Amino acid sequence: MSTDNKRIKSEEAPLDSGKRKFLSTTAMITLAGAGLSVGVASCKNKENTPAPSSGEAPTQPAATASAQYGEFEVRPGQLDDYYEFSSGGHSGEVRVYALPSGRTLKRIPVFNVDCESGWGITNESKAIMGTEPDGSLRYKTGDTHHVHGSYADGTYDGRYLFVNDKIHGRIARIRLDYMVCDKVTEIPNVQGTHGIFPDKRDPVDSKINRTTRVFLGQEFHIPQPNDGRDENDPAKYYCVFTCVDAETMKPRWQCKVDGNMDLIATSYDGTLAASNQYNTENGVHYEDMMSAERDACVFFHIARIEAAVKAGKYFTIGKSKVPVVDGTKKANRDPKTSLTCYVPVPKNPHGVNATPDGKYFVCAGKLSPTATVIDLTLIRKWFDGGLKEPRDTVVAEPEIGLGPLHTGFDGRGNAYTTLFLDSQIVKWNIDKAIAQFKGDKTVEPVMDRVDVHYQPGHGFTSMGETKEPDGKFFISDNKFTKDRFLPVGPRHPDSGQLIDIRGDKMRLVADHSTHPEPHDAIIVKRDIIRTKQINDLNEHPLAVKNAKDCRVERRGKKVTVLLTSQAPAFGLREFTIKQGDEVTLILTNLDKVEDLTHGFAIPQYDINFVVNPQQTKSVTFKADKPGVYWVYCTNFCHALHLEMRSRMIVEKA
Ligand code: K7E
Ligand code: CUA
Ligand code: CA
Repeated sequence: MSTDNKRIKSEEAPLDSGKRKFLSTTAMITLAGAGLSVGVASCKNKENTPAPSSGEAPTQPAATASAQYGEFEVRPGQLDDYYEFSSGGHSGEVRVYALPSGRTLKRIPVFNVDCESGWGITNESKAIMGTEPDGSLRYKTGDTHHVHGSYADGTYDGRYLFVNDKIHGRIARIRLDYMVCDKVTEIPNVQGTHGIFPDKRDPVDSKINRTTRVFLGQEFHIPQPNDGRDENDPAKYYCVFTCVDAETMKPRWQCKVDGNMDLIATSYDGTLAASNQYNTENGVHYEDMMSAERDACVFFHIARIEAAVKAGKYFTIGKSKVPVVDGTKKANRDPKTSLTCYVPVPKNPHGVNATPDGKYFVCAGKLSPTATVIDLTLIRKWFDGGLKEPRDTVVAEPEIGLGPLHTGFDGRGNAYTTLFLDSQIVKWNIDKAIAQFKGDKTVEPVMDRVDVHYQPGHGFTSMGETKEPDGKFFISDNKFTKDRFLPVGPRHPDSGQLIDIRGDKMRLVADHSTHPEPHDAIIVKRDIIRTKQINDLNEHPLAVKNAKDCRVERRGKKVTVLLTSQAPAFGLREFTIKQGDEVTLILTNLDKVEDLTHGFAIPQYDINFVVNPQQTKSVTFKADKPGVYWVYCTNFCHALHLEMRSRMIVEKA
């Protein structure tokens, strides 16, 4: 780790927009601080935005607002046009919103424990999340950042979502027919699994035109293997890029890289994946990580990596059996056989996004006021030996504003980038940026700017990560909201601001509050998503298919309670077990009516879950407290919902 590389420059960065140049380390630290305090506390950089003092309710007249923005109103009883699938940050969940209304439809628990559904409480969910030998959950926390859908023919096929857990280095899959998580995989040899992206077709078999792999970037350097050795030997620290099989969700291979990784993008032809790298310095402290003027965007040649794995040219790390190929520069001197290509990009870049025409990847500069456009044809040319320097693949690098993070596209050749420090979305034209880069001084790539409130992180367009973006909406997911909503104490809500991007000028049309903290999301046309409204009774091998089958089975101290629910009653009015029993309770909801969900809670036993129509779930607990327990339905299901109870009697041993 290059701790000797702490260069501090003394010049101040110019703040006026005409002279925004690369920012020095000192200036960036000052500016990052100033950007926050200006944006959050006093809003000084927004001449056209009044700044009510913190804690005051906003005073815009509602009638004016609805007249102006009425065309996006979704009236009572009307349905929205889009689903938005959003990460929930450190809540560990995924959220489903409807657009343009911003209605919250669902929270999908993934890495978190959720007693609304019983996720992390039932045996079925615990088995997916992962347990310790004693049956307890291995982890109760998660940090979701990037949600992406599975692809077929370059667009979403509506089968799956994939989402990362940055804390514990995991990836999860959500099946979209039920909108529930069905797989969680802990990846070996990683820490800080940040960016993920599915491939869009197979890089090897051209007939497979759908997602078969998901790629993950590792953000934090760790000693490999990370088992207590080499903590103070920087040379032993490195990061790996991971490929997971989209069906089995097992890791297929890993690739050792120079530097770290952040977010991931994949090409529409399946051959390339890339990750922006902000810590090519291998720094330990932030000043080390921002010491170089340029970092990189590393490209992976998927077919070559898989050929190397096939040919046995790999090693393994510690106890892990996952094959690891060497993608470092040292091991890849000849482009014609290289597994990786490191394209220099200024400075601590954040976000890499693929243009819908399949031609370019765009890296946002974060600490540089630029976006870097990389031409994939030139990347392929470099891999074929036809280009000298990786940097020659850069075809544009427009100056767009301060703190660029993420970019969405409208399918008309325009890019929309979030500017964290400027609290703006900037619209810029890719062809114009390329012309400018070629030397045409008469073109200005920046087309428009709009203020957002405040400090946007991710931004994305409707269908913008498919080959069929519709160019209608952009969502700005903002990290700070201060005066935009009724105050709720020190912790403010975050927000997603809806921007109409159909015209030349962007138009901010709605503020949607969100629970902290949304990062990446996708906006999917509603007709792509087809959900099932009733579970399949036969899906669970232990389903109790008839109310007459309800009973208590005993094998020594192991007791199974088989139970059904059908409004307004459970299949047993009471059941008796003994203190010290290990009880497994299996509950099948026999109701077939859509939306007729029952709940099941046992006081003092800390059990609470729901069963949807025709669904079966189970819980296992130790009957350690003698007494009478009214187990009851928690979910309002019937006029006699409150009466829907059963009596669990635990006899004293
Ligand atoms: Cu995608 Cu938020 Cu994880 Cu940028 S990161 S903001
Ligand atoms: Cu069943 Cu309420
Ligand atoms: Ca850096």
